[in-house]
Amino acid sequence: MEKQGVFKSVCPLDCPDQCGLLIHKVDGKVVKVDGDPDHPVTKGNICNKVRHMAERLYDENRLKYPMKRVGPKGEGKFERISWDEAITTITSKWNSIIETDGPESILPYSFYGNMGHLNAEGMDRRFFHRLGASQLDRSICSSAGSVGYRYTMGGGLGIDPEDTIHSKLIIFWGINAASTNMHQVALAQKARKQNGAKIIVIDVHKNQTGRLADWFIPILPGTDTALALGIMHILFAENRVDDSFLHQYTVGSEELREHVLQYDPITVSTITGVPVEDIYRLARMYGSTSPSFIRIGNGPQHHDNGGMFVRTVSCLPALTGQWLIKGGGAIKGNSGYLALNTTKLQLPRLLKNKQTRVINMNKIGEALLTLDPPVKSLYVYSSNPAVVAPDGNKVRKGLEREELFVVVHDLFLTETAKYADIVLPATSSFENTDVYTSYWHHYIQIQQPVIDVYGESKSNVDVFRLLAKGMGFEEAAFVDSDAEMIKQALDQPANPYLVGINYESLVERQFLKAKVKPLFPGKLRTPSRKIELYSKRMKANGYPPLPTYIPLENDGDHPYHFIPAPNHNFLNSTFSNNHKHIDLEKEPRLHMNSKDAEASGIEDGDLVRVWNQRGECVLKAKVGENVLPGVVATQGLWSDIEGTKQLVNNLTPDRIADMGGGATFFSGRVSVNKIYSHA
Ligand SMILES: Nc1nc2c(c(=O)[nH]1)N[C@H]1C(S)=C(S)[C@@H](COP(=O)(O)OP(=O)(O)OC[C@H]3O[C@@H](n4cnc5c(=O)[nH]c(N)nc54)[C@H](O)[C@@H]3O)O[C@H]1N2
Ligand SMILES: Nc1nc2c(c(=O)[nH]1)N[C@H]1C(S)=C(S)[C@@H](COP(=O)(O)OP(=O)(O)OC[C@H]3O[C@@H](n4cnc5c(=O)[nH]c(N)nc54)[C@H](O)[C@@H]3O)O[C@H]1N2
Ligand code: SF4
Ligand SMILES: [Mo]
Repeated sequence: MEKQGVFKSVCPLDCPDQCGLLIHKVDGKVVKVDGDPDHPVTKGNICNKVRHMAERLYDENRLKYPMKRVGPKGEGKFERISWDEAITTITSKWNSIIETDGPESILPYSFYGNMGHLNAEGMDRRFFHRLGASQLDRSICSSAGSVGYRYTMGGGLGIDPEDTIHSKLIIFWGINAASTNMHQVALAQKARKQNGAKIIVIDVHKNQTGRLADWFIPILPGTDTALALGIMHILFAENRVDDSFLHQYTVGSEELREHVLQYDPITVSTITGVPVEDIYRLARMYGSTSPSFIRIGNGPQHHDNGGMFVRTVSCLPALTGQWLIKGGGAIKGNSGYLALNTTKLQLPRLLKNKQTRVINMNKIGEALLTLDPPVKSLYVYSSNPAVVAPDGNKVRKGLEREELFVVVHDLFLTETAKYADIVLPATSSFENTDVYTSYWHHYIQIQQPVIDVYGESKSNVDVFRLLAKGMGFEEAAFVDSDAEMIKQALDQPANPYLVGINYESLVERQFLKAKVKPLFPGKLRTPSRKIELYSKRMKANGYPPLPTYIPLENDGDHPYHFIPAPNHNFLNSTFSNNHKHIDLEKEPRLHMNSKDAEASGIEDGDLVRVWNQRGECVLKAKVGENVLPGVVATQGLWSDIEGTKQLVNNLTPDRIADMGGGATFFSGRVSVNKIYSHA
């Protein structure tokens, strides 16, 4: 490998933008990470997090070799061992567990710490299928909303974000795009400059995205469905709907017209906290501006009623016929366009027992504590459940179980890794070969190693190859090369958008755009092949067939609704253990309305205890008008550093959302007390 130069790469993080990168190397080491100006969407601009990626790659705390635990679980005392010892320890333990309890007592736990398909959902899936381990339902992120969107639109298909420069009205609905989808903000700002587009942000927290809006609409948590229904009420009542689009491309518009009569602006205002005149103004702007675009965020779907919210809001563009207009429509997620061949990549046929149990990752704490037959071994990779999973105290109590054999594969000794019996060091994505698909733009990219492997670390793919060998698995699938796996994943005749994209062309070009056509005129993958304003399938599955507002569950008698969202300089818990990023972010704060603060004697800068029936944490109050009375919001999945009490997920419910087994991070309630004054 060349020691010097500038190399094309791709950002591996779980972020819709999936930027093209340029890695600058001197003496074999990364000295700078830049955006790739040739990338058609991300155009050389990248976020601050990844600009400082080199500091993470060479952080003094990065894991260099395998280790075994020598102190109590959670304390973090480990001793170096060899890879041979690590693999032998794991496989012999698993063999004995399988003999006494069966393979289902082993549970993999992973998410998308690295979005590369081979490492995130390739060789690992093959391995655990063959092993017959319990299956993990990976529902922590967007599954409620994905299911809701699918009921209406038939799949993860929206408009091409590159078209949104034509939009004249852009609604960021429950998305902190300035931090979480910065290139959509860049496109919106371009539209504002070129076409005088107006940017509306609907959120429970006036954060960096709300601050750049032409109009920020604060809303009470979990009530967005009612607002969308109120908009529909006005659109129908004032005859601002596109009857010809409704007739040709939707089912159920007449039922919907009748149904939304009950969501009059006064009723909706009472539910949402949005003033009646603002509901009219919003509906009239939406009904009279074209093209209009809604970027549907992840926030409002992390609620008890999150699936129904996405199902409902995704009906709006149909009412005004926006899908036929360039720059009109919506994006919830676009992963449907770049769907790879998962059958070939993951080989589900290797799983012999089709009745193998499935465990929802949002219930990991409860699963570890109560499942019968019990989970005897947990293998964690590309995720940090002790920090990111709901009801964190339960999760850590589960991880503490003495007879639970835990393996964690990561780049750092995360909060989760502290509970491991065996810790394995992971390569960064820049040391691997992999293929990446964005869930927002339409490009597919390849990653080839641009730096040498760090210490003794190994990629997920390589570790699963070793584990397969250690378990005596003889299938050829476990010795497939990275290139072979990419070819298998790309071999997907069922996906017409991938035509012409293959391994060789990716190696030559680095990124290629899927051959995506507008959704309309066209047929969807819903049962009726149309947009389902009325869904028979939902009815059959026990949901109201028409969009319906269902209030949040009762989460106990606490005065505040608690919104613990992501922050600007971390990516979920990634970077929460890197000094540079901690310095940039400074400290976790609790945003509180000044009326609430005054009533409880809290001043800006005071340390406060935030607590409920599940746990507590300690944060610094930020008093002002960024949230409505009755709401408190904090940002970032902080790790507990030297005794700080910053794990916000100690407070979040592990209830399951209405659809897709989704998480309900934002549906919890808390009490807040002053600990001591800042002065
Ligand atoms: N900088 C940064 N970027 C990231 C991430 C990160 O951690 N940091 N995480 C990545 C991942 S995995 C994901 S899934 C995406 C998520 O990115 P987004 O789609 O932006 O989702 P969230 O950040 O979860 O929440 C978005 C907004 O929803 C608001 N919200 C919460 N409840 C409600 C509600 O009931 N109604 C309304 N209208 N708003 C509500 C929150 O205040 C927040 O501003 O970002 C990705 N990008
Ligand atoms: N309170 C609250 N909780 C949330 C959310 C929220 O908004 N609020 N958001 C939720 C959402 S949307 C998501 S997606 C989840 C995300 O939760 P996670 O998927 O757990 O995401 P990260 O915290 O980024 O942890 C990823 C870990 O993978 C490691 N890693 C990176 N690359 C590799 C690799 O190649 N191999 C291995 N073995 N490890 C690797 C990183 O070092 C890091 O420790 O969090 C959820 N939790
Ligand atoms: S985290 Fe997102 S915005 Fe930042 S470099 Fe990666 S893809 Fe781009
Ligand atoms: Mo996510």
